[in-house]
Amino acid sequence: MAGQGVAVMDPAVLDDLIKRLTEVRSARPGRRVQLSEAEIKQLCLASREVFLQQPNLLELEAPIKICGDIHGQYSDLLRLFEYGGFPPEANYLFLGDYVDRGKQSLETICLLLAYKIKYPENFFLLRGNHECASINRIYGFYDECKRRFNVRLWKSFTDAFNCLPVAALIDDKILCMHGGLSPDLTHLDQIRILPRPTALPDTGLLCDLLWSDPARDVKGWGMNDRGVSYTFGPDKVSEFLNKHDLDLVCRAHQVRFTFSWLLLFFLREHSGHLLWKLIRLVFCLGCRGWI
Ligand SMILES: [Mn+2]
Repeated sequence: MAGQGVAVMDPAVLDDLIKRLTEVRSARPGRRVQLSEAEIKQLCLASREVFLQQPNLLELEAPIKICGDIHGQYSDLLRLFEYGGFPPEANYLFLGDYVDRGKQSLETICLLLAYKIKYPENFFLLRGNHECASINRIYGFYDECKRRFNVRLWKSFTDAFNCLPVAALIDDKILCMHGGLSPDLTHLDQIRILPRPTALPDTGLLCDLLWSDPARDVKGWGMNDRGVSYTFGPDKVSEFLNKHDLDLVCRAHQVRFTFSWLLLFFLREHSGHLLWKLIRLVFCLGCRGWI
């Protein structure tokens, strides 16, 4: 089905793949779904095209469900869809960190890429700091690819990850990214013009968007214990929100409560009232520093 250099997936192949990946939802957690190398390669190529056709700063509309780190916990991803509705029943924005740490990075990323290809306007994936070859080489994804397939396949994923968008703006009011703010970020157009495909640099705007962390007790910009990027204080968040006329910065990247993978907001309506409820909920859950 590929033509004119554009990777297009056969819809029947894609549907079959989604069917096989989701039918284990009633099975014992941890049940593997072994796709073929050719199928996974197609997912990587076709999703790459979709990512590049859409902007690096996605402009989205509520209602949309926003989800945080999955980290290879495939049964949790299926549970999340069971709770929120399997696409296209609901719109989704995932904030990155799909692979590493958990045992089923392959099933996780394959289902997410498959949904992205199937529902490109209703299902969105941002890049996390683990969608980076030098990180997922170390934290589990490389080993899983090598054990279940080969290193070549891991490289195909790297090519797709290098094309993922890095931020999303919902209803012009909520800015979403994996990590957080950057001292280099003075205008949102700077995100729009970041080049792709790209590996993740060690410093600068792209690095900060994927790596930085809020810190409640910091004023201005601080050192980050991760040894990468910065921390930013509540003053920087307020300053940024005021300057860009935004209501909220929504990010993932840190484990804050028992269901570490889950950061699920129901943005059924977008109103100031709802936002305040949301903010209160965030604080109740102990997710300090999110705003
Ligand atoms: Mn992260």
